[in-house]
Amino acid sequence: MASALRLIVLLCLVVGQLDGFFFPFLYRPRPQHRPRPQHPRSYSKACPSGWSPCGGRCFIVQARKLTVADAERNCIRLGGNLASIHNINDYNWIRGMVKKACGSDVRAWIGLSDAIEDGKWLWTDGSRFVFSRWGRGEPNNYGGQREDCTHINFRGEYWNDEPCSLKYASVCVRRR
Ligand SMILES: [Ca+2]
Ligand SMILES: [Ca+2]
Repeated sequence: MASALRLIVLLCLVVGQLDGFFFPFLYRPRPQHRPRPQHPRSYSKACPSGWSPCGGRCFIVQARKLTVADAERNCIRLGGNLASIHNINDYNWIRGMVKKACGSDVRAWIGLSDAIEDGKWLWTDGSRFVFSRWGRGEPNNYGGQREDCTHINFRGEYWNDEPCSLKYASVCVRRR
């Protein structure tokens, strides 16, 4: 009787081992369904102090007048780039910020440049170029000079290409 019991116990152990070995898929627990977060992580974080949120990104105006290279380096130091503008909402928001920070609609650099190849405009933050507000006849490399950088608030609300060595206020952008 005792030996029969021992045999049964032994059989159970062997079968248990075989099950795990030969049929691992049968016993694999199904992956649990996890609901996706409602917003991407980048949307859930607030902008750092001093930055203003707009369209999932953060903007800040730098009233100090700088060349484009110095303005870009300043934005990078702050954790961003010179601002890219993707739609009219971004632009209106930025113009409002410039007016508030500088007291009027002063010219301000944004991160749009054709320095690499003339006429091929690229945002320095790597985003796609899908929106612009060039003034009439702009961009024009005025007087045959290299105008490879872009400022806003030209003749009111428009954009203009100008030499990157001029000094203007600037707008930075960063992710939240
Ligand atoms: Ca140019
Ligand atoms: Ca121009």
